[in-house]
Amino acid sequence: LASAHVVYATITGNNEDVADIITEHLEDLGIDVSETEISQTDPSVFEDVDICIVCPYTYDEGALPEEGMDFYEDLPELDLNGKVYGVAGSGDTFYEEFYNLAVDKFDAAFAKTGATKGAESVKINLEPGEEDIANLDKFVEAIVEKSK
Ligand code: FMN
Repeated sequence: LASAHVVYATITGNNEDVADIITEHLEDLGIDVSETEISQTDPSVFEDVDICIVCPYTYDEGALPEEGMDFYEDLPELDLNGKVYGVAGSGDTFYEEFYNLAVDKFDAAFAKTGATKGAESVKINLEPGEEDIANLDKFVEAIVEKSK
């Protein structure tokens, strides 16, 4: 049985919703999955699973979640060779060139771990709608396929 861990950062709940959608779809596909909030999580949890996913919000013109800085700084130090990763996040298109930049920053941090990128990152504007849910489901399916 393949396993996954999903980590989210949230202030107003949108990225917890994104993480919940991903977690549910992983469960539907028969993956053994756990989900935690970033400030309560050490990135070494990813060493014990096959699939590693982060769902961050972006703040203050492209900034990472403040409560996730320790996690973000420790992540690229890990050796996640042989594992598959994905990043999906909710931001706000109002911030234009800073839109969902935390998603790109986590993608770059994961790339340093040696893990394989399982799907293109998903960027969501505010609450996930129907189209976003469909995109997240495809994202999850691509990641699971890559992990086989
Ligand atoms: N979204 C972005 O995409 N880029 C930003 O630079 C950005 N800066 C923000 C700054 C402030 C002060 C606030 C309140 C929001 C900002 N946002 C930005 C929007 C949030 O990322 C967006 O509302 C997101 O859905 C919040 O996720 P959460 O509900 O999980 O907390």
